[in-house]
Amino acid sequence: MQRSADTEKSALHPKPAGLVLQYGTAGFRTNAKNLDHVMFRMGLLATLRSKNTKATIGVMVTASHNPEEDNGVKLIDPMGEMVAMVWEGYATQLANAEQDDLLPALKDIIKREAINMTQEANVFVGRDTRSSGACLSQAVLDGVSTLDGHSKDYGLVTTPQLHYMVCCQNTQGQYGEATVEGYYRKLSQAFIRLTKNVPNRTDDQKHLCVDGANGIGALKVREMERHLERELQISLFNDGSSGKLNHQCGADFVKVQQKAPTGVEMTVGERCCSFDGDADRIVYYYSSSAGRFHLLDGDKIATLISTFLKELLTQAGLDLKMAVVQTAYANGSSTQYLENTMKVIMKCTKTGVKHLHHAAQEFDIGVYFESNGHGTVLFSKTAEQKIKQLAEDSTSSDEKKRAALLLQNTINVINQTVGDSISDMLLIEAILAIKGMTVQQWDAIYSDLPNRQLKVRVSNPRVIDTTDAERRAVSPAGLQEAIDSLVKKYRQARSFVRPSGTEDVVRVYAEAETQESADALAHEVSLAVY
Ligand code: NG1
Ligand code: ZN
Repeated sequence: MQRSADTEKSALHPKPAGLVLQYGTAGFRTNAKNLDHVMFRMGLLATLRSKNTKATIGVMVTASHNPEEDNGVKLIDPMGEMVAMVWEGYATQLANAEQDDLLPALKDIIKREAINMTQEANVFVGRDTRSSGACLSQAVLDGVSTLDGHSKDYGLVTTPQLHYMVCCQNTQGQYGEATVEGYYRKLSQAFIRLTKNVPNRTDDQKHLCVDGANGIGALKVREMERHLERELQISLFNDGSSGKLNHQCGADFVKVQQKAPTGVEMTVGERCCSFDGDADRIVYYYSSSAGRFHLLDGDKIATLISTFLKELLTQAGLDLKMAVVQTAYANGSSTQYLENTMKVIMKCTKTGVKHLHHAAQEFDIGVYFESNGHGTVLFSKTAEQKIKQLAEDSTSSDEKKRAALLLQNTINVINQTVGDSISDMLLIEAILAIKGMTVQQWDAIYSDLPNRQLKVRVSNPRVIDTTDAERRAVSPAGLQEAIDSLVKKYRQARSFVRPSGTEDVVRVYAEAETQESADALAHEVSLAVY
């Protein structure tokens, strides 16, 4: 951006003076009215990142589970992962530079990263269904062309689909074909291979209710369905035809409210799931004959998947190190069950997908899920090779071969780049089919400890500093001691506080033997935060 014509382009996307935004855990996210300049500048930054990595970079325009009026943007690194931490800092710097300081801010990044500006750049862009999305993604594309980068606009895609495209492109097709059709083909073929030969699969087992949150996931699940050869029959609700995005529906609503979304016709015992607004999260649920609502969140999903994988590894006789990665929000019963009954290696990281993703990469197989339903499974190169070898080994027993083939198809149904509602849904449906398990049996693996999450508004949430994967507060002085003594009053209790990375609040979490105790503890801890 040296020439005056380029400076003029940036003037077409002016920054409202004084507006300060932060690239947080979820990228930039705020009211769509304030984002045009951010989008243009993220187009510039993605182009620099592409030159810097000599690879294709992704830019996703979405505000996930936020209301329709909001929007946001996230950058995707070459292997489909979240952008490197230092570039999050550059993003904040660039977004907040006043109009006259934009060029120096850009030059500063170029200098710090020693970027060769003659290097070609390639940027993939996608957006969710928000009405502001078309204009905002155009601003991203303008930013890319300003620095002479090439771009491909995928238009309406889910967040995980764009992550997938970036990874496919940068692995020269080894991960799959970088098209939406290619994505459907890879996942659906793997799903059909997993389920087709399952004996005695009833119609009930093949049927699933999906709440599309009135968003992009609804559009995409409809496109996907015709590839599934009726091995999965979906009743789609909240498909965007009449309801408002994320309004009283979607995974975040269901998880936080612990109740069924509006717009879904649930019959007793029927298996249902909800996506969020950009289709990177999923939660399952059903209602019992007594009318009680049962939620199967990210912790239950991680339990189902890791149990299934562990059984297959045993059958295959493969010595691969598997771990489950959670955050402090994981229900204590899930951690207990996995650690003590399943004897799985457990890790706890800070909140935010990138932390879980990195921790999961340390193992041959890393299953990671946030309680809110965002997660996936990562397989190391060694794990994939050992599984492939066994599947192709003509001397191995039938049982071993069967397990290896199931593992191979499991790998192919999973989107390893990031949590993916559609891919996770297919994996869960396949596991339930193979294990001949109902949603009730899955739910009964362990019972959740009653819990409560509260938000506390204080003048500066960041005065709270935490350690031990956010499970203990180190400041302000005396806070942790106060929490400890409150927790002691209740049985099976646990509580922690942390500043949110996406809202200007302190989050309080408490769990205990009864709902009354969990509620009381959360309330008492929130008073200690003031
Ligand atoms: P914060 O606001 O930092 O708690 C929330 C979710 C995260 C993650 C991010 C990004 C909870 C308690 N926190 O983070 O799990 O999904 O948003 O969207 O659900
Ligand atoms: Zn999301």
